[in-house]
Amino acid sequence: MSCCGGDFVLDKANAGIAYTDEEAEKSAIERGVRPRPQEIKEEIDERGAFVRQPNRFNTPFGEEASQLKAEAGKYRLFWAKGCHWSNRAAIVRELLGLEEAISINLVAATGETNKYGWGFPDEENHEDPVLKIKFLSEVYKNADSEYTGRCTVPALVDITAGKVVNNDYHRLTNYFETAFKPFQDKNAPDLYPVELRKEIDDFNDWLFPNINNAHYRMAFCQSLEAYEEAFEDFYNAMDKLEERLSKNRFLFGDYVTDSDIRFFVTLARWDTHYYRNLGPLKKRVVDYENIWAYARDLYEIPAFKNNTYFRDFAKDKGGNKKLFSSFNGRFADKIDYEAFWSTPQNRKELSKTPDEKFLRA
Ligand SMILES: N[C@@H](CCC(=O)N[C@@H](CS)C(=O)NCC(=O)O)C(=O)O
Repeated sequence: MSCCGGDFVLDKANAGIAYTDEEAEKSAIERGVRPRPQEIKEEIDERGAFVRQPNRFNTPFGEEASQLKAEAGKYRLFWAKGCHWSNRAAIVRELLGLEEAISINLVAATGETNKYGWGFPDEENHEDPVLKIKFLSEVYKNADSEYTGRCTVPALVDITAGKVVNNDYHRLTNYFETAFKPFQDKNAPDLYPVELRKEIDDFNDWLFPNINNAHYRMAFCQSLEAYEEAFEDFYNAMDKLEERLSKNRFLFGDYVTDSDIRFFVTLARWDTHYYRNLGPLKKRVVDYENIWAYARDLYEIPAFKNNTYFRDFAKDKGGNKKLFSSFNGRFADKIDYEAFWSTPQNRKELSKTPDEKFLRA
């Protein structure tokens, strides 16, 4: 899946159920599904820089009539293992205990070449068991028959209507943290405390271009000038974050907040997967003493661990077949990511509440 900057094409040897291009094509024709648009080209500006497509479905959740209403059992979240924009939502849903309220499924590439975009290759009949769709684009089309953009995750879908209602990864976790509060676990952490919201929002707005999207700015740009700009932005930001985390256990002190989830999902993919598209790196994540220990501190939390699939990020299409193949192609299967990310660290020492990582409402 090019959008994740990697080779997210179905690996038949590893997938539970084989899904051929012919099968995908047949289903796509039956359902009137169009091929996945290669819009990446249109997301390159005149300077060769990558400019991400805007989110089409960004109606907020709230109390007003024009807004979406939070309800238990009404929505289904689709996400992809490699995609950190959607990984955020999967982690926050579990942290908040929203598993009963918001159902979930993973999407993956369809067929061998993924001509038709995200689908359900590992499901029986290649079909989502709740919505009975074979391609994510079906629920985008139901929501807007004129939509011509990429059909992306995260996608929050109204189950009864069969329509995407929100794919705004900037705000989705915040809706889970606020509008879905009545459906959270009684003891759920407060990841977005009222008194910190403005600061968290400002921080997240800075994190987006400098860290989260910096990878895509480097990986997708078509000029060296744009590449170098993104490279500088990323490493300058990493230096600032390394300093910040020398004094704070988490980004906002003693407790995990929404910002930590956003930083974690990029860190989890950097040395494992993203580095492959980026050219020579200045530093790996493991070279930042504080950031690396911080990432492992977060990884100890089950909601982070349960939704992080290192081996899937690292998977290299066809890599094992050749003698001269990429590092991941030769070694990813031999690296014990789980053990590596579970190496002990002593971030506790920075906290006034060493045994409690969350602020509970
Ligand atoms: N919605 C955003 C971000 C989410 C996003 O890019 N998701 C990627 C995976 S990381 C995706 O679902 N891509 C599907 C595709 O390109 O067909 C966008 O459209 O740029």
